[in-house]
Amino acid sequence: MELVERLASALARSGIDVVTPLALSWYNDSIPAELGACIPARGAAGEGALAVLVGNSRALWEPFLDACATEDLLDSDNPLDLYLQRAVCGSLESAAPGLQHRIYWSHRRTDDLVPGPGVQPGAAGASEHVAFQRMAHHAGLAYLDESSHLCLHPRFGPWFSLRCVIIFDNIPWGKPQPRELPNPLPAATQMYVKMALHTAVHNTSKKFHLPEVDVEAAEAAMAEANIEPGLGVDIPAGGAPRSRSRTPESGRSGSQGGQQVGSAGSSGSRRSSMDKDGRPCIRAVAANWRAWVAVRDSPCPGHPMRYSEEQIVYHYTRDRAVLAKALLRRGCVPHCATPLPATGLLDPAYQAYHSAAMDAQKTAGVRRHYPPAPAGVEPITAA
Ligand code: B12
Repeated sequence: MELVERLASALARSGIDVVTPLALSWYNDSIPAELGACIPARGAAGEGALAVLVGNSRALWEPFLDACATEDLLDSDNPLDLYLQRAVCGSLESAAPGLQHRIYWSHRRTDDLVPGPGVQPGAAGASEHVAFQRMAHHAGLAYLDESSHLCLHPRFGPWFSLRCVIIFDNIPWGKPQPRELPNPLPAATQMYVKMALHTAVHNTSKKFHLPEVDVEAAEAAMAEANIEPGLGVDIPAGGAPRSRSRTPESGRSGSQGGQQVGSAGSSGSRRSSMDKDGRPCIRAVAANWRAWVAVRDSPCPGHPMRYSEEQIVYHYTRDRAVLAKALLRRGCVPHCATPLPATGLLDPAYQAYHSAAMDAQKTAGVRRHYPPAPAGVEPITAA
């Protein structure tokens, strides 16, 4: 079996079901120099090195919960990141033993990225994140939709995540680059998506401006086209939707030229909801997460590969109590040494579990061990 296939089948056992090979150059060539998000080539294969883009669909959820029931994941600040790290490293050990590799994680900042070839070092600021969505687009995995800022996968729609890329510096990838996928969204749907994004951004921070969306024009266009926003799914007789052929829309050019939505707002009372560039920060997104779920729903409401409600709530809030409740609902006791947050105590199963955990903690807390008093020190006795 080929390396990529071996890796894909090892990762699939952990619910990591999106694995796409590409040459490092496909990604680097797509990055506008001013983004400074190129990955430096470091080995014998140079820019032709094999890169494996790794992600997941909803398939991740149950294997992840299984691991939460048996491993110490709930004791970590971010159980999902720890799970992914273990799963990816374990899969590499079994599928690519001894092969030199580097891993870039989508959520982690790095100071390793560089401007494109031919650009003077220091001429452009370096990104702290690999531009994973562009990578997915140029690997032919998904279409990067500018109206939602989400990658749309032919099977999973927007309901998949990009987790890491593994670079095998000494292994060349000589296959031809696939064509970019066509835009699956009709113009009227794009308008609808922009409105959802506009609302989410507005809820998140009034100081963050998007180019104005003409709501009336959008509604008129949708009415004229007589369509619901959708992403190429049919409802067959049985009720479960399935893919249909899509209308190829305007193809997109190689890169987006570093285009970014919005501009920094002035400082003000809601400043903390924005990052240093004036864009909403992840904490602000988590605080307004329902509006951001609406953005993800907007390209294709009711998509068959939508995450379960449980998975959605966890991904958007990162609340570990959601995991404990999910486990209790499945009849498993969460494997956790530290008490979990008290959010969601309205759920009776969670309430019972939480008070038992707190009691256990209290009992454990009173059994303290003190070092023996040094010689010559009189013990204090009660009068
Ligand atoms: C930073 C970040 C954000 C920031 C973006 C604003 C900012 N401060 O730049 C905020 C906090 C707003 C955000 C929100 C969310 N994000 Co986010 N985010 C990232 C992250 C970690 C880095 C992006 C980046 O800097 N790329 C590097 C630059 C150089 O690349 P770029 O192509 O030029 O930039 C892209 C982004 O910066 C984005 N962007 C730029 N400005 C803005 C402004 C807004 C309002 C938004 C939404 C996006 C956005 O658009 C660019 C191209 O699409 C990526 C993971 C990654 N490494 O790619 C995930 C990632 C893009 N996010 C993702 C998701 C799912 C979300 C959320 C739904 C929340 C969540 N985690 O579940 C929300 C809502 C997104 C939506 N479109 O509906 C997914 C997208 C999956 C997909 N199918 O495309 C990614 C790939 C993470 C993952 N694990 O899969 N995110």
